[in-house]
Amino acid sequence: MMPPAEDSADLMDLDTLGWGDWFAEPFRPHAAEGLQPARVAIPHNYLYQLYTAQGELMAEAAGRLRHQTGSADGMPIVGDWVAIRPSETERKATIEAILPRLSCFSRKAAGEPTRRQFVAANIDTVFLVCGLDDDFNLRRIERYLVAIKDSGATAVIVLNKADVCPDVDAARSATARLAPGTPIHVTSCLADGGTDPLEEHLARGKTVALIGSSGVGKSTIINRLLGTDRQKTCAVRGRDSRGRHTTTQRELILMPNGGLLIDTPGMRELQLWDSTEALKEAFEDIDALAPACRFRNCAHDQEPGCAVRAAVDDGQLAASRLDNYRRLQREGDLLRRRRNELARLEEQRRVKPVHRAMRALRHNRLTDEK
Ligand SMILES: Nc1nc2c(ncn2[C@@H]2O[C@H](COP(=O)(O)OP(=O)(O)OP(=O)(O)O)[C@@H](O)[C@H]2O)c(=O)[nH]1
Ligand SMILES: [Mg+2]
Ligand SMILES: [Zn+2]
Repeated sequence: MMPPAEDSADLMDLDTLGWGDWFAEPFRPHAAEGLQPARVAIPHNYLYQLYTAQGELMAEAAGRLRHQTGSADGMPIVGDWVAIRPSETERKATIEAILPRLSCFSRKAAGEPTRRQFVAANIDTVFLVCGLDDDFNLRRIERYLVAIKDSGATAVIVLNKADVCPDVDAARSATARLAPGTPIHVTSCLADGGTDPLEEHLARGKTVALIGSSGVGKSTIINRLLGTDRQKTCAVRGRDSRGRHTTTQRELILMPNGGLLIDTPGMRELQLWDSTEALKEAFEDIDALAPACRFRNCAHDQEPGCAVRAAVDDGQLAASRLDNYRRLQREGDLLRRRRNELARLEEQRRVKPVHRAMRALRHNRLTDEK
């Protein structure tokens, strides 16, 4: 048995950490082997800081796990539930397996068309944080919403820095047009009670990930919700309100009164991974119009009888929204083509040695017969 945590105030129960029925079933075989469940709080390069029912613990990934996956993408990420084998003698453990993820926010790795990067797992809600300063960008919000739909988590839009925005109502209604049905909160970390509206989404055992560009105030919001200056923050550039990439690691934070928050480093640019279905959901308005187009595979471009373009002409649909939809769709098509091409090359590489061996075999047989 693992030695107890030094501080008994460290004790955490699994439900508070976000455990639930979804994980219990796949964990059963691991339990039979004497493993224990734990949640990844901070993934470092080879070491993982974990939350367990016995408190915090450092762990290494089992070599087998590393070999099985062959790449960093198969390794535990923040928010993962893992099966650990605690050391008999020390307060450390080995991660033997990753449990299936209930939800996962991912994106295409920057500059690598065929690599999916997993950002955070088992999140109930994503706070998509945007700054109401010079960095405010509706097209970026649309893009994030597609990725959040794809993750399986629920989106909540947080328009932060209300104190520097001359027309909050205009920003709010422009945002609402992009995201019918998505809750939108306007917050300010400088005002008294300025982040109170977010508290309705926090609950014991529920995980909220804060995602958005650098400098929008993700870490500041976390500090406000915690009531302490736990997370490091830094002023944005004066010129364009861009952030300075202050947060450098993903981290799951357990709030004193229950509830879990994930701080993430600001993303330079969010590139979508697999977006076909998520794109439809995020652009419900366009998807609802499409069946009225004359052609079933209408790209809403130059095709005659296009109901979506007609809606733009009528002023029912913003032209910029259709533009962004088509841009994201093209991006997805391109990515899919590149992935298929890579898969084809991979298949060739795999098959070639077999062909060579068969040719050699045939050759030998011919020479044998002589
Ligand atoms: N005026 C104003 N400034 C804010 C507000 N919230 C955060 N800030 C400031 O914005 C700057 C960036 O905040 P951070 O919390 O570091 O931003 P972040 O999103 O965590 O950035 P990264 O860690 O780089 O991704 C800091 O100087 C904060 O004080 C707000 O509501 N109003
Ligand atoms: Mg930060
Ligand atoms: Zn059309």
